[in-house]
Amino acid sequence: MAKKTYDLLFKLLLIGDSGVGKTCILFRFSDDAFTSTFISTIGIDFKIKTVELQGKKIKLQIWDTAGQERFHTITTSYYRGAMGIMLVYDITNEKSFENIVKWLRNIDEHANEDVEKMILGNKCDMTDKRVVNKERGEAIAREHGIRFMETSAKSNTNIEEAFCELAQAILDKTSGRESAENQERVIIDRRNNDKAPGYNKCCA
Ligand SMILES: Nc1nc2c(ncn2[C@@H]2O[C@H](COP(=O)(O)OP(=O)(O)OP(=O)(O)O)[C@@H](O)[C@H]2O)c(=O)[nH]1
Ligand SMILES: [Mg+2]
Repeated sequence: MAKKTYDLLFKLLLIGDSGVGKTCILFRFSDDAFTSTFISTIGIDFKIKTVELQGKKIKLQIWDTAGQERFHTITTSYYRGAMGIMLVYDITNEKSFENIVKWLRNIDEHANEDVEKMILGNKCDMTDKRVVNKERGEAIAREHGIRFMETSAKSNTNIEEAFCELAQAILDKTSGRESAENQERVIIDRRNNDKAPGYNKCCA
């Protein structure tokens, strides 16, 4: 019999203004590479990466949307299927931070109500060009009850951590649902898969 290559499939979506680094974040995560040439995404693209969390192989299908307004109709049509959304701004670009509220409204209008969200302040390697301090990022995330991290696709800071944290949140929720549906099975799962400290290092 053919071996199953994954246990769960999670669909994630990257959104945010054009130029904030969505494609670079995904490229760093999937291929561990970075390029400084800006090739703006046309419409939508995706990459696959499998990670391991709490002994489960999780296939992440990550959709990378174009930030440009002219692609709004096509990109918002992908919100509905997403289980997790990364909302990215650029710490060197005030406007991209102010637009977070606009992107959150898009999520409210087009995504599933129970979608897991995370805000990323990207390009944190560019210390001398920073205009949005970390506290402002933390504050807006707290205000909306959303997870937050500063990242750099260039210096590979918090990229894997961000995807693992989002995937872990979805996994926790999925396990919660199972518990409502099948108490017995979850008791067995817990016995075998107690969450280890530093579990997000399991990302491979
Ligand atoms: N210094 C630095 N530059 C970055 C980082 N991430 C992305 N960039 C640069 O920012 C520019 C835009 O990156 P992209 O990933 O293409 O931006 P995007 O958000 O996908 O843009 P759209 O596809 O138009 O929505 C490129 O020139 C990247 O090299 C980062 O972490 N640090
Ligand atoms: Mg892009």
